[in-house]
Amino acid sequence: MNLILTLTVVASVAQKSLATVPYSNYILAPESRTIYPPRIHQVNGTLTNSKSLIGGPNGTATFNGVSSITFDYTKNIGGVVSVKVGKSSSPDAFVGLTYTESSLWINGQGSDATADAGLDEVIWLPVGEGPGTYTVERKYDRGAFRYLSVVSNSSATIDVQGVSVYYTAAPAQDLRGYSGYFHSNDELLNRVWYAVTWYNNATITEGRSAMTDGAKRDREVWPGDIHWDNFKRGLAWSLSYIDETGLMNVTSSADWLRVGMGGHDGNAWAVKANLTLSTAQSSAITNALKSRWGTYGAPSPEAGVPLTISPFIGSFELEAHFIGQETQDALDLIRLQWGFMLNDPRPTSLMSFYIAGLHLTSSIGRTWKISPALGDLTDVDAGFETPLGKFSSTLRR
Ligand SMILES: *[C@@H]1O[C@H](CO)[C@@H](O)[C@H](O)[C@H]1NC(C)=O
Ligand SMILES: *[C@@H]1O[C@H](CO)[C@@H](O)[C@H](O)[C@H]1NC(C)=O
Ligand SMILES: *[C@@H]1O[C@H](CO)[C@@H](O)[C@H](O)[C@H]1NC(C)=O
Ligand SMILES: *[C@@H]1O[C@H](CO)[C@@H](O)[C@H](O)[C@H]1NC(C)=O
Ligand SMILES: CC(=O)N[C@H]1CO[C@H](CO)[C@@H](O)[C@@H]1O
Repeated sequence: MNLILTLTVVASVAQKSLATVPYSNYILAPESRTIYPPRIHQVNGTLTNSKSLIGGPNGTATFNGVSSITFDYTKNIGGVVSVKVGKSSSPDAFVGLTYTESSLWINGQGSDATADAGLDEVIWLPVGEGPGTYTVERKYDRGAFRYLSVVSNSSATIDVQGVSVYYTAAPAQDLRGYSGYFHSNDELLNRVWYAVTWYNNATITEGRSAMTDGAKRDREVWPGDIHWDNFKRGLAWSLSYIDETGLMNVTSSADWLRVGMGGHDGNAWAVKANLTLSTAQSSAITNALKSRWGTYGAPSPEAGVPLTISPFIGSFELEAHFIGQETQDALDLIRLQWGFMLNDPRPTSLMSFYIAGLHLTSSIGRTWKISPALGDLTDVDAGFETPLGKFSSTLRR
C-alpha cells in the first residue's frame, strides 16, 4: 500500500485535553442540556400559533379542544420533559405526553414500549391547576425518543408557552467535549462514526457512569450492573469456566434471558477468537458470511428464518472481515448496514482500530500497534485519548 502516514502518539501525562475538538461540526450532541423542539412533525385538531414552540419559548400556542402536536427532534434524545402553561379554560384540563423513536408508531394514546411489544402509558400533567411549568416526575425520565407528542384530551382551551426536554445522559460530562474523532474522504462513514458515538453517549444514568450494551435496548441502567461487587463476582464466575484451550466451556442450557444457547454467531467468533488455523480458513468463513448479505446488510446466521439483521451480532461479523484483512468488505458492510441505519452502537471503535490502524494492545495503550487498512478510502484522520495521552493517525494516498 502506497500511503503517507503521519503518526502522533503522545504517551505522556502532559496535555490531557485537546484545546479544540476536531471535526466538531459532525458532533450530534446538543449545545445545551435544555433542548427545545427543532421542528413540528404534525398537528392534529386545532392548535393556534404552534410555531411559537419551535427553537425556544417564543410566544403562546393554544390547544383548542381535543388536539395534539408532535415534535421531531431529528435524532434520538432522552430526558425529562417540562411544559410551561399559561391560562387554561377548565380546572379539568390535562396535557398528555407520548414518545416514540420512529414516526411509524406516533400515537396519542401511548408510547412505544420500553420493555415489550405493547404500549407505555400516556404521562398526564394536570395543567388545569393553574399557570406554571409542569415537569414530569424524575421516574419518567425517558430514554431514546425522536418524536414527542403533546396531547390535549378535553374540550378545554389551553395556552402553552414552551416545551423543553432536560437532557440527562452522561450527567458528569461536557456533552460536546469529545476526545475522539474520525474523518475520511467518505462522508457516509464520517456520519456513521458520529451517529454511533452519539448513541453510545446517549445512555441514561443516575449520575454515574454505567456499562450497557446499547442505548436503545438498555434505556435504563440495569440495577444489578452498577453494583461493582456483583459485577466482579459475575466476571469471576465467567472466567472460571475458561479451560486450558482458552475458551469458555458453557454447560448451562440458557443464557441471560433466552432458552437455548443462541446468541453470538460462532462463525464470526471463530475468526475473532483466533480459532482458525490459516488465512484460508478465515477467508472461507468471511466469504461465506458475505455471500449471505442482502439489501440491508448481513443477516445473522443464528437467527435462522426469517432472515434477521442484528446490528449487535453483525458487528462481530464486521470485525471478522477487518481481522481477515478484507477491509474492502468491511467498508462495504458499514456502508450497506450502518449506512442504512445510521444509528447503532459499535463500528466506532472498529473504524478507529482497523481503518485508522490505531490498535491498543494492552490496557490504556501502554503498548500499541499501528496497522492501517484503507480499503478504497484515500484520506483518513482519526484519534482518541486514554489516560496516557493522545493517539492519532493521519493517512493520505
Ligand atoms: C394525528 O393524526 C394522525 C392521522 O390520523 C395519526 O396518525 C397520528 O397518530 C395522530 N397523532 C397523535 C399524536 O395522536
Ligand atoms: C384526560 O386524561 C386525564 C388523565 O388520564 C383524565 O383524568 C381525564 O378525565 C381525561 N379527560 C377527558 C375529557 O377524557
Ligand atoms: C465442559 O465441561 C463439562 C462439565 O464439566 C465436561 O463434561 C465437558 O467434557 C467439557 N467439555 C469440553 C469440550 O471440555
Ligand atoms: C493466533 O493463533 C496463532 C496460533 O494458531 C498464534 O500464532 C497467533 O499469535 C495468534 N494470534 C493472536 C492475535 O493471538
Ligand atoms: C458525554 C460523553 O460521553 N461523551 C463522549 C462521547 O463519545 C466520545 C467519543 O468516544 C467521547 O470522546 C466523549 O467523551
